[in-house]
Amino acid sequence: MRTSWYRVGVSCVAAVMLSGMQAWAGSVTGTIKFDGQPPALKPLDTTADPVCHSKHKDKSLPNEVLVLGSGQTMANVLVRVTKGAPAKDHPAPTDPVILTQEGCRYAPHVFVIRAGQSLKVLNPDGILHNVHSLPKTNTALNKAMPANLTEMETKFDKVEEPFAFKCDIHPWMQAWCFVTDNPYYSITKEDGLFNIDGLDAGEYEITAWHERLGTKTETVTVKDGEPAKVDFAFAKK
Ligand SMILES: [Cu+2]
Repeated sequence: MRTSWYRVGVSCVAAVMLSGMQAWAGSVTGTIKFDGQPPALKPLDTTADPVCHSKHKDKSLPNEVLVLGSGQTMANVLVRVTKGAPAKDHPAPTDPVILTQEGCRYAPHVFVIRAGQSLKVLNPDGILHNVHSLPKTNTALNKAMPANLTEMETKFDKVEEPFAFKCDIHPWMQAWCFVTDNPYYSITKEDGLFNIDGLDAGEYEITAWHERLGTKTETVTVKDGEPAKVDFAFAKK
């Protein structure tokens, strides 16, 4: 009788510890901002393709090389753990990442895919695109998508720093792809906020990357039960 109570007691303590450990899982959060006077970016000239040109409001496609929110917060910044990531296996999700070509524009503009995960490229435009990725480590994709080919799938097997996608038919089209083997990343929207969670207590190197403005790196310490905070500011080079 005494033994079984002891066992129950130990189990309860273990359960409380386990649930507590999950609650303690740490995170890194922050905001990305642009410092200084932002450049005046002209809309992209899409007149070379009347179908695409007609699809945009006011027949104008914004240049997405720098996308700011109110207070000059920055979208399309990739923030990730570059040192200290937990050494665990993270199987790639079975769902594909979707890259859409609509109105001769890639969406999303910056995306992350896990090594080995499927990338589904869509062509709702119903016109000819040529999907051309420019990796250094992975095998490049360079494939025409004629009007009647509405989707195709590919993948990248190796972890690689961000590389561009372009279309050889419409030179203004560009997207950026980062291939990773873990979930410790975040891509900002116009509010500039990022959040990387699932981290144990410890020290991490965090790197923010922007396609034109380069990278910024900070070291942060994640403590049990409280998110670490780090903000980044980019300026014109
Ligand atoms: Cu195209």
